[in-house]
Amino acid sequence: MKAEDLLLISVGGAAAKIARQIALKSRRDLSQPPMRILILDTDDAVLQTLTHAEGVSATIFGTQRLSGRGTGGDHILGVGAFRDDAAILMQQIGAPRLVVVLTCCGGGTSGACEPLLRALRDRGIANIVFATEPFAFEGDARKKTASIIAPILSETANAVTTVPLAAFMPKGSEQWTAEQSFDYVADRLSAGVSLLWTLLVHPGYIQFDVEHFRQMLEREVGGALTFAFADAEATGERRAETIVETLSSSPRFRLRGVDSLANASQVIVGVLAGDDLRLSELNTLMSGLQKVINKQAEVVLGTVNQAVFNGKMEVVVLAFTQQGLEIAPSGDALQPVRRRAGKGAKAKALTAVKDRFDDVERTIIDGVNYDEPTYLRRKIRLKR
Ligand SMILES: Nc1nc2c(ncn2[C@@H]2O[C@H](COP(=O)(O)OP(=O)(O)OP(=O)(O)O)[C@@H](O)[C@H]2O)c(=O)[nH]1
Ligand SMILES: [Mg+2]
Repeated sequence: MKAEDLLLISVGGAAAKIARQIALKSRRDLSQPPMRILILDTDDAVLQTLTHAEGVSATIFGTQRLSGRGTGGDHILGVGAFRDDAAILMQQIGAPRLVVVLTCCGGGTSGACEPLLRALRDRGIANIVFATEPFAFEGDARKKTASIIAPILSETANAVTTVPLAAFMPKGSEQWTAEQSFDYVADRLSAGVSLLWTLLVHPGYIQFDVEHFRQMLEREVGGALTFAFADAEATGERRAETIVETLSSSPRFRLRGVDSLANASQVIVGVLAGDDLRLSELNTLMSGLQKVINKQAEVVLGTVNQAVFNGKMEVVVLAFTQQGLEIAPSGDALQPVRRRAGKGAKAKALTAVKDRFDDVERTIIDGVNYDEPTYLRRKIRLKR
């Protein structure tokens, strides 16, 4: 794996701050190459506040249109700003194998994600998007902008998570200040992105690499994968058990009434630990998690062992579900989740997918026909 194979791109002011935090976190382990990070914003004042971090470059875009200011919450301006400078931005991005996009929806600059993701797709660059939705207290305008951008991300990305900021907050955080809350959110996003990164660049005992991940992202037909993620860390004798308990009960896997672990088609479990990690702990972790993960899901384990993490165990789980095919458990019967577009539209989308691939070569890998929708392959009954 070459360092230039992976790139993290942040879009907008809040994401810029989080990206910088991720850069610092990724440098805890100095034996790995610095994470290549490109911070994109239209607001010069935000970029000026970012102090230098290794591997990080910051680029302003849309200056002709916005004179170095924010969009004032207008996502259309965000789209236009990116398009104005698309050629130069894409040159800066280069040709990585995988791009992780980070954006906090609510402002207008995240509108730039649409042309960015389309340009990545046109160049065959695989991508995974981490996006947040605003707190309720931020008001209707931000909520509305986020509700416009979120579905666009789902249409244009290979994989996407859109997490309401409130869903990151732990019990007892009601009295926290906005700054404390934003810091906590940044930590959680940073944990998710950094551990995924570490797994991808670091050969551990059990390897999980960029090409493997690309295959997973690209082989699904019929829309982006959606994913949910959560992290946990623990120390001491029972650290594996503690992590299983924290992750299995995490509300982050139960967003919008969907149990993402029970409905997952693919799950990545990333373990970051010291040289003291015991096989029995991995066993406890995996058997504990498998109790709550869909039995038919493909589960990939990646471990990274570094002496600097001795005594500690950190685990991040990313649970992927093919979009539009999520099913929420309800007693014994499997019920389709109500999607925005409604029942009829979903059935139509499935037909469209089938037709779209009629004229192309079949994708058969290890005897599995990946042109067939997941719900058919996995014999999941959808109640229509
Ligand atoms: N985690 C975190 N989120 C923030 C912070 N500040 C704002 N947000 C969230 O990010 C959303 C988008 O805000 P910004 O990133 O500032 O907006 P922008 O994308 O730069 O867009 P414009 O400034 O309107 O052009 C807000 O609605 C908040 O939900 C922060 O410091 N940390
Ligand atoms: Mg801004």
